[in-house]
Amino acid sequence: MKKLLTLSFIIENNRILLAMKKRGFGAGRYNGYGGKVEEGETIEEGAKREFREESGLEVKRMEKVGIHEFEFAHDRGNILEVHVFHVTRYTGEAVETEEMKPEWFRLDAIPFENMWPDDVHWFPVFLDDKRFRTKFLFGENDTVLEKDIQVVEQL
Ligand code: 6OG
Repeated sequence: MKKLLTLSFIIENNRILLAMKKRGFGAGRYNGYGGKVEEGETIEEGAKREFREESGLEVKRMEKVGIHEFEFAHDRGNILEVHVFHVTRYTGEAVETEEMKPEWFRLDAIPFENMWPDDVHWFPVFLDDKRFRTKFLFGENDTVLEKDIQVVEQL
């Protein structure tokens, strides 16, 4: 079974917008904005909706840069398919919401120790402006048991 999710990032002036997730899956970690794609919406629509709901920003232009497949050893067969977007145009300013507290980080000071353990592995490819497909298998305490990161021409 596959679950479709989105994950979107703004990068500008050598900074990236991350947000501390205050509740739910991944609480206590910095991440981009995103969530589950709902029935009846496209992946892009879902990505924009989540961005709006969680940050208050309105996405005007975004580009898909990668697709992850995340699987957990205690739940084999249930794949989280996470579509990653780079937001290149938006309006508004990020505000704190019930779910997320926004914070800008310099690209040379990304807080990987407070992020999902996969991020440190694929961010270099992402920040290098490459397209990617990855698969990660997580074990206890979300440690990375297996990883496969492919740079691709097209998604
Ligand atoms: P909700 O379930 O709260 O959306 N997400 C992950 N992000 C990273 N970097 N690593 C993971 O490793 C992730 N698993 C899920 C997708 C969850 C949000 O968290 C992302 C969504 O943006 C397992 O609606």
